[in-house]
Amino acid sequence: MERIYLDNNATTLVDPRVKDAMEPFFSQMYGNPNSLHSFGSEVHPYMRIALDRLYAGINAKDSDDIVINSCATEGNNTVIKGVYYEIVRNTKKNEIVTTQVEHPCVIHSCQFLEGLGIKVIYLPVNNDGIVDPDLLKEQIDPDKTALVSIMWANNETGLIFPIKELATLCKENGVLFHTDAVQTIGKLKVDVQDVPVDFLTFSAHKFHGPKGVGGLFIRNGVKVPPLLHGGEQMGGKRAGTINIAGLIGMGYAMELAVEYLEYENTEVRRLRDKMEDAILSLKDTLVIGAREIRTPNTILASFKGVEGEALIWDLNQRGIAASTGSACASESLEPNPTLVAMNIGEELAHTGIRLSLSRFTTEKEIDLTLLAIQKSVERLRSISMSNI
Ligand code: 7TS
Repeated sequence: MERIYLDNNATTLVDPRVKDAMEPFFSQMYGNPNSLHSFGSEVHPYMRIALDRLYAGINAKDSDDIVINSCATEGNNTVIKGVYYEIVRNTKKNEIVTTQVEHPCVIHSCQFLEGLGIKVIYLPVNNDGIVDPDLLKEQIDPDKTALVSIMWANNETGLIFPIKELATLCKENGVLFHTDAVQTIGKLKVDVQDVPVDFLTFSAHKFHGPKGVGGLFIRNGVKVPPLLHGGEQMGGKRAGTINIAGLIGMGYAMELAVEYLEYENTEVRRLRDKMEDAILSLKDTLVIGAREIRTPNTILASFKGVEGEALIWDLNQRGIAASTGSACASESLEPNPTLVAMNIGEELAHTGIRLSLSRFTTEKEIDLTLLAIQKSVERLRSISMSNI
């Protein structure tokens, strides 16, 4: 059976060009860049090219840092725990402001700090599913807030938060601002000269790069201690032998992500909108969030009376991969926390399924998926009716 992959917010296909670019760093140029011999030194120019591509991709300055690490989870942990050691322990600031809809790596890091006595404010989202800057304004206190951490776009709904406004508000109040931009690279323009963030995290596997490698942007002058102590890699900012092949792949993937930004916002968006229109034309369906303020590849749809888990299972039997939300939380049968935070009601929170496209998604795949959704929904609704 031909399979169709519509779970690109969980992870993406490695672009074959990226895979090819990585290959020599496994089989030929496998030296440790910290070694003094030629096996080590020969990789330096390639590392430089990859780093330059990352800096260009988010428009960072040479004086800023992009720390290469293992994933966005590591980057987010580094910022949140690092701020605790750098600011909370050395100043009177002992509060963090974040949102109820962050990825678990942010929420759980904040909960860990709560256990150490720090106060964390979890902002709700409004009825549109986004964070209201006025609410942030009410909650930040220049004397107490050590950090504000708000994602750029939500992984489950695709809703884009007003990051420039939120970051500017923090800057005006002298408060550090971090954004998790994992779902943004390759979907929206990310320009750290335009948006005054202090920290920004990204992860290669969300934009057709490999798994196990990510980046943390730290603006020039902002201090944060490393999460991992050890060797002097990354100028002492992240110890551990660097994943060279991963870095090479991530650099190239970033360059391609920027190149395909236009395609993502025209062709991928067109396919997404086509699918969304067709879903909405079915009886008793709903899509969460206005499409204009969503990343161009994401739909979180609800089919009344159809359990999200059951629909995912039925679609999987038909070769279609979708998700009920974050794969990181999918082992629990609790209602989707993002949907609960959006206050849309228990039933909707249980019926959401996420369909996320990529630049590799084809029109034929969308057409086949629509047929499958129709059949699955009909079947599941008929079963639930016969149980009444
Ligand atoms: N932040 C966001 C916004 C994410 O969507 C994810 C992964 C992460 C952080 C973690 O990234 P990693 O590099 O550490 O893996 N999100 C999802 C998802 O939505 N479904 O599966 C994984």
